[in-house]
Amino acid sequence: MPTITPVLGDITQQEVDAVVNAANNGMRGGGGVDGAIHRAGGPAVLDDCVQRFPDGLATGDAGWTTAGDLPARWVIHTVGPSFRAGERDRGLLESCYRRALEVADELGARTVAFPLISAGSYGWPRRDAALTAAYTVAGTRTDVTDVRLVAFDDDTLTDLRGATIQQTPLRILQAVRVLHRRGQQHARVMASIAPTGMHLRIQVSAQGSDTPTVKYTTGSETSFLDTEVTAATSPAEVADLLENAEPALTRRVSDPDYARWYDGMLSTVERNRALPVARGEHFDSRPGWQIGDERYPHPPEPA
Ligand code: AR6
Repeated sequence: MPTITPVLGDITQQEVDAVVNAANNGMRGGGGVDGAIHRAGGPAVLDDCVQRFPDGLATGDAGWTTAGDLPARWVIHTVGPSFRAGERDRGLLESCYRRALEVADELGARTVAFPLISAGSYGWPRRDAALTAAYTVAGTRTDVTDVRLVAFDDDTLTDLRGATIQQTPLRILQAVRVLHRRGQQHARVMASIAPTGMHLRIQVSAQGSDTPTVKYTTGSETSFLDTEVTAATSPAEVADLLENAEPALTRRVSDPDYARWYDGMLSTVERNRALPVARGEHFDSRPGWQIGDERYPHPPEPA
């Protein structure tokens, strides 16, 4: 899985193997990123578009051309859904990132820069576009090692950073699912908002043992157990870290009800692109954990 780095800049100036273009179905240029890429890349980009895409390109799909005069070697074109025109299926936006990475793999590109697809003329809400970018790239198997998410303004950069930082707690939550699959189903998670209201705390503990819990807070960003945990770290690696930090977690204990609950909870996190909160200062009294806009039932009591 690639490292994800949000940067402020112009997509046309990125020194990477491939830059991604936020194109349209016609594939003959346009405004925004598309206009900038055709201007800076020169006529070779359009010539190649005409040759390779005589019938244009479907929404959610991707394909490549030369990068002409750009520092990059290839342009990977993709067509995001137009939120403004009523195309609101997030699956199509996810598909743009996945397909673009697939094309990068076919080309052998290792470093790829993406703009925030659909978040300009196509009107996709910026924060959701940023979360979709980070979660989808982080969840895609690829040989690309470095993904740059290029923001053209400060607000976009803030959203991209926020979305990228979430990949650390997400990997920790996914590591607990790995422990459960290894048969260590007494590994339990608590997620709460810190009293300042600023940060989410995640605690992992071995149910039924009085050893201390392993703690993480989003305030420590990508640092967990003295290790850098990012989108590029696999859940299994984080599971190993947890086992080393807390030997009680290595015991094999069966608790299928909790494991099932946890699996559903984590799927909801992944689907909603939102970290779970079990309790916090200003929490309303409805039962369950808040995950984005959804309330997920409380975990079953220990057996
Ligand atoms: N470098 C990096 N990001 C940029 C740049 C740049 N040079 N220029 C704009 N952005 P958009 P879309 C940001 O409109 O929403 C075109 O006409 C911009 O601020 O380029 O997918 C195509 O032909 C925004 O955050 O793409 C299509 O018709 C993001 O890049 C349509 O627009 C995407 O904005 C595609 O719309």
